[in-house]
Amino acid sequence: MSARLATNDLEAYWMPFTANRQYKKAPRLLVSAERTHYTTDDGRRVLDGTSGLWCVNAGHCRPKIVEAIRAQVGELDFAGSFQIGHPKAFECASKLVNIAPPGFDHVFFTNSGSESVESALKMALAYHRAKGNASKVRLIGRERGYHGVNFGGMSVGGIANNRKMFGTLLSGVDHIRHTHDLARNAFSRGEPEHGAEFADDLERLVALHDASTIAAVIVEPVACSTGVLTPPKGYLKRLAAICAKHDILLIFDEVITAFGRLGTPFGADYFDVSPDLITTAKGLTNGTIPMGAVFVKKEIHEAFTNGPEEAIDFFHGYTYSGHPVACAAAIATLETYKEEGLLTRASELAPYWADAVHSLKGLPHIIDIRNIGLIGAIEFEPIPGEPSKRAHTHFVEAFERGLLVRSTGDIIALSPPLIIEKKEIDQLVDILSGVLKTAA
Ligand code: PXG
Repeated sequence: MSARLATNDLEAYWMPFTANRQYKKAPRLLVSAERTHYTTDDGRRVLDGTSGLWCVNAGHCRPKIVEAIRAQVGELDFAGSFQIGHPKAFECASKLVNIAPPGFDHVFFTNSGSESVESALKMALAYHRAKGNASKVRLIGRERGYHGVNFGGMSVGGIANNRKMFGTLLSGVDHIRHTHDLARNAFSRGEPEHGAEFADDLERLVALHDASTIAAVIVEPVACSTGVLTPPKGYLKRLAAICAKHDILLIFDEVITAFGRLGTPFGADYFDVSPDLITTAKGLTNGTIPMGAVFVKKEIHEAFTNGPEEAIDFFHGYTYSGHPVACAAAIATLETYKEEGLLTRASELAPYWADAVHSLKGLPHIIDIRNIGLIGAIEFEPIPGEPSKRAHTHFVEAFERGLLVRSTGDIIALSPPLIIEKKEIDQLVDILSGVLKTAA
């Protein structure tokens, strides 16, 4: 049993993306977890409506994964990956390639989603240069996109609060418009009907900068961090066609959508679109050990292997790229996904899930509900002059009542573990509706 900590014990830890002073006055502490539930320091069970932070896809503390990590750290705790290797990294990469969309036959390891994004952006630049197109240097993101917090990802990202404090960011970056269109698409189930034409905004940037200067476009198939913006029907296909026409690489940032979240192994499978690079992390190890991976198509990889055999292909990598413990965790995670059919389970649950989240329609201040795969979002009318407050208040109240949700702006996002049962979905919606009904 853990005792409640005194407030002043919390001071040293500067928590990320947190209102630290507010949090430390009334801390929420999680001390253990199993399958779909956390346990708090005061012994309450909390239903995990967010898979941790969109990462614990197979549920918490799954024995096979825990055991693999324990065994690996006792056998080979660390081995580098620069000009040396260890078997699990090769095994892990091969297994990942086997579940990847067609054409992705190489994997580059990182330690987070942010690092996967930096790696993919650098690959895109280096690819064009290796192909003799050294003028293709611009990177295009999308408004409201989230691609992590490092300089490349922050620059192509499109969330003002994540950018405005940090200077001029990378040069040569531009953004296409976001796809959120409540006037036409509020309360859509799955992909909204209207807005495929938003992809044509890329043509505007091509007209402005010229395709000869543009290396890559990076988008999340579903923009989750910003509040779950589902892509309009046909939008991603249209974006891919414009990229192909102009020899612009398309990077899908699948840090959230990979590993079954939409009911297919990858978002690229779900939308039947074939990007050039895919960034992943989170569900790769079921959130247990930090790890990311960039999936690379054969044609891209080949551009790096034209030099002399003794030349290093790509001057990039991290001390912990392909860390043995992370690889062991990822292999065991993939086995768990396979044994339990989790990479496609969300497709079976999706209709039930859609009915459940849309049943909240009509509760106070809700201006939109949206869903896709095993993701849901509820958007609220902001309190005038106090943006974000409404959703944050709901998040705190839901936690008190035994449900963990995520709030971002005036939106509540939901993404439960892929092992969730229907009765737990009912429970999730019951708790949430209780919270929303009592809302001022
Ligand atoms: N790309 C995407 C699409 C992401 O969602 C990252 C990159 C960065 O990953 P790392 O591992 O560096 O954090 C992410 C991360 C939220 C939330 O509540 C989302 C993320 C992280 C933390 C919270 O929406 N996404």
